Amino acid sequence: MTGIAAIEVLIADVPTIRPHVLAMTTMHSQAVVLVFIQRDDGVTGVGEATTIGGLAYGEESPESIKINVETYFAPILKTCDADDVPGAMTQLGKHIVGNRFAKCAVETALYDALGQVQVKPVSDYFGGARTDRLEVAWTLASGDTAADIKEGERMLAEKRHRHFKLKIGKRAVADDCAHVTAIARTFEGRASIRVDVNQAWSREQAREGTALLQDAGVGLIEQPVAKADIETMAALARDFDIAIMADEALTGPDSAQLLAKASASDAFSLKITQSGGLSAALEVAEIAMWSGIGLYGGTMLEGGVGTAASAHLFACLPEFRWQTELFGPLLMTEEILEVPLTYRDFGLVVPNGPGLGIKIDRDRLKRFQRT
Ligand code: MUC
Ligand code: MG
Repeated sequence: MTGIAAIEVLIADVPTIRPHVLAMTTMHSQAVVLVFIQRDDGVTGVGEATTIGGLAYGEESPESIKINVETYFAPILKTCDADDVPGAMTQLGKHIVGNRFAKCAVETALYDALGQVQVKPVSDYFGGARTDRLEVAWTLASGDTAADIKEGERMLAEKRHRHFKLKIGKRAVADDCAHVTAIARTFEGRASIRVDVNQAWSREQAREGTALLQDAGVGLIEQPVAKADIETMAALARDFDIAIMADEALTGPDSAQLLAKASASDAFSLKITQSGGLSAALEVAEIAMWSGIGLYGGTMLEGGVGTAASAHLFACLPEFRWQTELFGPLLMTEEILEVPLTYRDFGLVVPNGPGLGIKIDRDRLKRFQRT
């Protein structure tokens, strides 16, 4: 039995390299939420609970995560055995409803610490890494067609990304689809194109938009309608060839079962935060695989910690039919890791050192940390 000595939660506001325009918010910086857990043996693990646009994406904000971990998680964790991570997560689950992002950060931190003690990469706790590289898509979301094309050309030339996700849903359906069609034509045969509507379309708009995007050669539409509108998701998946992907609708294993039973999506955007942690995300992935649903390795635009944690889990899975989008650190102007994650040949190199295999640069973090 190894007790837990201290739990610290930090929020760091890191600027983005350009405004990131989504249907529900425009990001100029990312509020990176880090949870540090120090064990009685002095080893500290870190996990990340970053979300998008305050409360624009989900029910947990950076501030609520910090206060909930400090107020409600910490006293329970201090009664737990840090060597028994599933046991600690079961204890938290008994007393804390929801709070999936916070639970993800805590579970990640516990495995990071355990991996350092046992000299094992976090992937070893999830079946072991099957690959050392994950293909990574980039999101074109400047809000301007010409700027997006220029950015995409640069990504291809630098061999950084060859799959582009376009953020739409803010403008009229016809305008958005004209924007996507122009970009799809420019990159035809050189990069794949998919879109994320972030729930912005009504049922009628979704039918109109899906038909236009299918004609434009787009491969996949992410969360076209409200997350609760499973009926429309199922109808789109049934009536069109283009793949329909669940993102906001996918909030862990229970919702994964519902979506699978309703045949409401062809693909899942698998996110460790949205799922409620690494183990819960593995369950979601298993449901997808049993149901013939394709996987996409999603992100909440986390920094290096959440991105490394996702990579450890994703590397254990046999296939990502739609690749991953683990590019969060590349959207930020500043690095908070001592050694940045390595991106090359259109992918991310999966870290393989003990724990998450990364180290936080505390001095650099201090420059962005809220006081
Ligand atoms: C989302 O909705 O998928 C992921 C990539 C990106 O650009 O935004 C996020 C959130
Ligand atoms: Mg999405």
